[in-house]
Amino acid sequence: MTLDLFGSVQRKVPEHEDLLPGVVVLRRRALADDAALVAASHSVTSISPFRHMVTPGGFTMSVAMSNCGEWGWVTDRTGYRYDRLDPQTGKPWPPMPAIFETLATEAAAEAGFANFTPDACLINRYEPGARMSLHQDRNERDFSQPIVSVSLGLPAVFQFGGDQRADKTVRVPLAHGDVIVWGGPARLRFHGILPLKRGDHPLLGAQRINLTFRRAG
Ligand code: MD3
Ligand code: FE
Repeated sequence: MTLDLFGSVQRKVPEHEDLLPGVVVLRRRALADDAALVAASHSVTSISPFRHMVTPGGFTMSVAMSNCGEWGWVTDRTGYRYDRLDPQTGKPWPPMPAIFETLATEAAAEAGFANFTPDACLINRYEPGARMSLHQDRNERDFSQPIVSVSLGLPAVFQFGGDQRADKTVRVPLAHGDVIVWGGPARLRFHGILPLKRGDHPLLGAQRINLTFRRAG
């Protein structure tokens, strides 16, 4: 804390915050690169387009998804898994753009995870009304590796629960440019996204894009 010329208290806006055990929020960390990240995301989805996948229970997801990197997360009637091939194109997922990998590795290092090398990036697209119900991410091989998420476009409300689905949840607002590193005790917590509110973002219009970086294989 410092006193300025007029004697008023100035608190530093935290740019690195331990929100909850294992959760490091790097607010607006991706802002300077936002247009380049959106352009790179477009280059991926021009090859492997966004699609609404079906859950093992037979529900079509409201979130549209694509992937890049060595592994892509997919779901269909047979289950959830990582696959090297895009089932829609029959080809490997597009390579991870350098600007994605650099951001994910740097953010993980800033949160205390040295040498994070993601081999999978799931790209989620939310339009107004789209949501992701409470779930755990457990298709990855090594839960000691963190997950890095990057929010772009319209704001969303993230729900963060406990180790059991019924545990109480806290709500965390996620804004354009926010980067969050989820590791350690947070890694297997239940989480989800509340239905996206409508809006018009200068860069992305009526959408939210979330990049989720993982070490899958
Ligand atoms: C906390 N995506 O793709 S990102 C997902 O905004 C997913 O699209 C949400 O949950 C989204 O699986 C949330 C933040 C996130 C991602 C993975 C986590 C938080 C996490 C894994 C464990 C704990
Ligand atoms: Fe998740």
